[in-house]
Amino acid sequence: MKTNRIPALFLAILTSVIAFAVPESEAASRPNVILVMADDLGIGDVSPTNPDCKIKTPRLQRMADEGLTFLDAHTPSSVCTPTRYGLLTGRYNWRSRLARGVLSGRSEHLIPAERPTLGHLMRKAGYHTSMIGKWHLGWDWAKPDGKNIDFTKPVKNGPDINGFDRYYAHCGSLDMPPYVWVDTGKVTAQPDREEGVTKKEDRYGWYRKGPIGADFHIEKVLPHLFDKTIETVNAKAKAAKDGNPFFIYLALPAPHTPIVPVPPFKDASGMNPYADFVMQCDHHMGQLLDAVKKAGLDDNTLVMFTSDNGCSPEGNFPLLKEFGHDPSAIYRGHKADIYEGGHRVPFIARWPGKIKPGGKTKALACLTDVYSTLEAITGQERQPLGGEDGYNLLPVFDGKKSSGRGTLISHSIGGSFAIREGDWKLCLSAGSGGWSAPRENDAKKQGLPPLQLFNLKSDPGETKNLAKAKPEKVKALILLLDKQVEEGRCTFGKKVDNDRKVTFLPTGVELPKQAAKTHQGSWKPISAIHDGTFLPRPELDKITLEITGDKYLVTVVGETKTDQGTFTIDTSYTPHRMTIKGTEGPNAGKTILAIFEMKNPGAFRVCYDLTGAEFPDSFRAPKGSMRYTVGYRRPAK
Ligand SMILES: [Ca+2]
Repeated sequence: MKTNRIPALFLAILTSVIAFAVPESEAASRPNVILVMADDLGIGDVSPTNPDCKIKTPRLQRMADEGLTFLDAHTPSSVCTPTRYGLLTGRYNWRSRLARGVLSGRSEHLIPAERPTLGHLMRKAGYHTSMIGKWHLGWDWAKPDGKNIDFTKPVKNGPDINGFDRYYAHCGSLDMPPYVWVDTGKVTAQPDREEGVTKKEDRYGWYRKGPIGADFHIEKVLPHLFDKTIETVNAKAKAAKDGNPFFIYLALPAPHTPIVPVPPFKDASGMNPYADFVMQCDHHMGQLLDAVKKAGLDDNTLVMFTSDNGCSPEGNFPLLKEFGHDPSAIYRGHKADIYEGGHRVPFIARWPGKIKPGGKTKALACLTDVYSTLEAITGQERQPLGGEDGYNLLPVFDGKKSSGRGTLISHSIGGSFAIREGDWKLCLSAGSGGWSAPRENDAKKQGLPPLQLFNLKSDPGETKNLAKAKPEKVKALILLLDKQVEEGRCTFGKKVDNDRKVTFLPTGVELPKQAAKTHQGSWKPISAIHDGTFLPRPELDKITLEITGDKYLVTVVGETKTDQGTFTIDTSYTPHRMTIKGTEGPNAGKTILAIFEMKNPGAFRVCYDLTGAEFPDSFRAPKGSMRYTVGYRRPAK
């Protein structure tokens, strides 16, 4: 091996090409996708995510038995509007202009037409796209006098500008007027009355007074929306079988207020109307799954079920507790909070042709990941905008332990932040940041510290604040949060501007000084980030490293024998790191190259470690910044 060629080989510009083979079946199957999001349904309210659940949810249990249940899935926000923003754009909501709170039923549209959404993504992949139910992201009513809505005029900038071919929706929450159906820009029936119920009149069934359409009946809304969805499935079934799949985003207004269960669910739980209403949601989900099966689409339809935030106090926690039921299960807090009860939610995925039945996963997931998952399922390349905070969940669907997501940023109704890395969670709030005790102002009055650090593994109920005991951990998490805020993304890729100046530090807390950059062990970065597309794939189980001439050729999938030996990945798919070990030749058993921070489609960093590796005497480690290019192989059409 002692030839003159060798030093030049290593000192020359290093070019690595990573090729990913996407199995044809995956990209070609193009499943229909139905995404159902409940409203204010807690992680403790359904049996798949709470063994102590006292509400009967047999259909969701069956869905879980036939699919995959996520136990550590989160909404990006603990309230409606911002979570919907995050779900549809794959981008954390607080990067948008909405810093806190939610929109009303009269608000203007939040998502600009140029911001890619799930609707655009799926339409680009040839899907028919429908949005049905509670929009709650604002749209532009005609207000000729700047105040009063003219319902005879078209609605502008609704879900249609956000990629949906068709929508059938109401604008805000179902307790926010006006109560009219809008079918792709057109009000279906003019309001013929004013309607509303006060909280005093009905603790569960209240809704704010306002105009209501002649065809709009509050207690019929939930079944009506499932009927509309089933109608759409049936209408699109033939086209779907002919290779023109559909995407339906069904956003339920339940079990949020007005909590209006109808017979036979009314009084069925033996607890309260909230529990009854959850049972009704469960029943309708069963009807929808039955309809998909009846339409002959079962194997090739991915159905996802989740919630937009934790259970609301409207569900009546004290009363449910008397029955041994906790809508937040073992977790602290509820809707609106930065605590787990605010944003850890049920997330179930069922896809008989792809997902093995009965699985449960502890993989960390955020609803912003749906974007990247559907991007991968439809075989699309990552674009400069869209899915900045999303990880592809396909590896988890396939049984892998992680999607690569190692961090999570959460956001409360009051605009408080939390950042999670592994089991550690730092809440940048003195209290709940939301509605549970202590509320932020009360916490400050009580003199509680402005930061709360919890270890969710040893303390899932967030009872022991370790911030004082672990200052280094606090510092590291604040810096991590700062980095992800400033980069405009939590995934690798080009920096993207946030839509506003994002501030996350509580009053009196300063940004710690950035520590000098260190590399683990003797790992050294070879190169900066690249701009190409990189799709981590669950079936990625081998890398070969080929050194030819002045190039490193790294080929993923398959083995290539070279004069330096064959190298394969020695780990399965650890979140941020893969290492390459020699399996033959002089470097057998030695780790010589690692791909770090392979966080997501977008980019990654290649590092090398030559400690212990055998190379010719004349060899010197490469210095300075080196260039490599990355690409992936498209499946043959
Ligand atoms: Ca909600």
